[in-house]
Amino acid sequence: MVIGRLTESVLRGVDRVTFGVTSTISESFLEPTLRLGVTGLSGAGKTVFITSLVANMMDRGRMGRMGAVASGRIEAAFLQPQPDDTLPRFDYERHLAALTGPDPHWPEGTRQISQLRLSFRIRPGGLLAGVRAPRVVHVDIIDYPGEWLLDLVLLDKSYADWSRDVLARMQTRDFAADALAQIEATDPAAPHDESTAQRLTQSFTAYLTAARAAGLPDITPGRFLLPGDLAGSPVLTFVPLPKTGGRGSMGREMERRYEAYKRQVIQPFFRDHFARIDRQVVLADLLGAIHSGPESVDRLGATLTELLAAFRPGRNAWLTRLLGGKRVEKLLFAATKADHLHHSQHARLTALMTALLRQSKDRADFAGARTQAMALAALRATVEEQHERSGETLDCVRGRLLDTGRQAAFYAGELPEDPMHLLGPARDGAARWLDADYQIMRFAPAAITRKPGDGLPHIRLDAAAEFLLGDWLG
Ligand SMILES: Nc1nc2c(ncn2[C@@H]2O[C@H](COP(=O)(O)OP(=O)(O)OP(=O)(O)O)[C@@H](O)[C@H]2O)c(=O)[nH]1
Ligand SMILES: [Mg+2]
Repeated sequence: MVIGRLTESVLRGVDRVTFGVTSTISESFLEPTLRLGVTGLSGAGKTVFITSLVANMMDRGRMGRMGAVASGRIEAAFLQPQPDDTLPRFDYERHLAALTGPDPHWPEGTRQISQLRLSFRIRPGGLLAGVRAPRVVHVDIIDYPGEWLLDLVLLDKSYADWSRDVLARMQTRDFAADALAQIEATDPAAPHDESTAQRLTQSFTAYLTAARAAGLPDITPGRFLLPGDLAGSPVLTFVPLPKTGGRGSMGREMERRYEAYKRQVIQPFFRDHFARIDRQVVLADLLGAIHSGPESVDRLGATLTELLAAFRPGRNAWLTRLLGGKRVEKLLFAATKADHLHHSQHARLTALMTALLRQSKDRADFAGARTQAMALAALRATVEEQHERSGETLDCVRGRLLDTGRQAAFYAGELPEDPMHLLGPARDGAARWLDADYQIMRFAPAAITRKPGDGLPHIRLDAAAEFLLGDWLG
């Protein structure tokens, strides 16, 4: 029974070690942590969402739809130093000051991934309520650009395949003409020359920027648009070329950099950040797209499909291997900025978001994850009003206009009851909406007077938080 004894002593050894560990390392190591990813394309509303979520979890007066708030189980919520030393901290205080200061304004656009740790002290429920001490749980919130998810398609693509696809699409787009002309004038077999590489990258990046502004989904490499501290480095200095050429050639060097981009930029993001996310919210400015017209709605649908590929097990071999069966448990799709609409239309906006996603995905694709779609406003900038026009009563919203600072009431137009009345023309390539015009105005954040205990005004942020965190805090 040598083996038996050996196992026993090993086990005892393990016991001792475990005991030693518990008594020496910091408590927080043992406290449960949930990682909540917040993503969406540029301008979707990520920064405002996180800022308002945190403010409303700390002062919970407006979070009545959360079970743990209604039952009083949350004793306290507080910010803690974040656990990852190498990630920038989400600058909550600065964003909150922008939104709630004497001259309220929207926070600046974000160029980076960032993280914030929000901790909760939860009172035990049920029979043990009076006996057990409160427990502490952490929610690590990660803000990252949706554009980075779009890079996933590159992992399974060779440089030659990527170049062929990108160049073919550029042929069909007017605004690609300059970048395309420069690429076509380049001989891939000529010796590599850094200033040419930089010039080509500049015009190619201008093309990508225009493609993004047009709402197009194929905007790889995503980091060219949000370079952060990699700006100007060789790994972000390459373009698609029709051929690769021999050693030392332009084409060969571009191919090398493309592979380095995959290995040193895309893979670390998915490995170090994406793979560790437990729950995810994907934000989309659906109202903005509706305002821009059918083509924008169609493109938003296509972009969301592309972006959501990251959450579909099996779509990418490398990612599937990396995740090894791990999935996000919950996925929330939220149409943001719902305060542009009177509440009588919110259900229709939710129906549109649901239909847009249904068009682009099969629900079964997310097997294992609970999904939900909703319309919300992380920060409500308007109040509701009714106005008469030609004998008709219109449900309006009123707010302070961003451009002029003046108060204005505004009727956005009525969303159709059947989402297909918008999604049909969008899919069929209609140039404009047939029987309606959807307006949108940019409102500044309203000056807020807060009662003690109240967070920031919002629409359905508590329902979103209940879906994402309710069971975790209950
Ligand atoms: N009315 C209203 N406008 C909003 C709301 N949330 C965001 N916005 C508007 O959308 C803009 C973009 O919001 P951000 O939170 O900065 O978006 P983001 O996704 O962080 O954008 P990037 O950092 O550029 O990727 C803001 O400047 C506001 O104009 C909201 O709840 N209500
Ligand atoms: Mg941001």
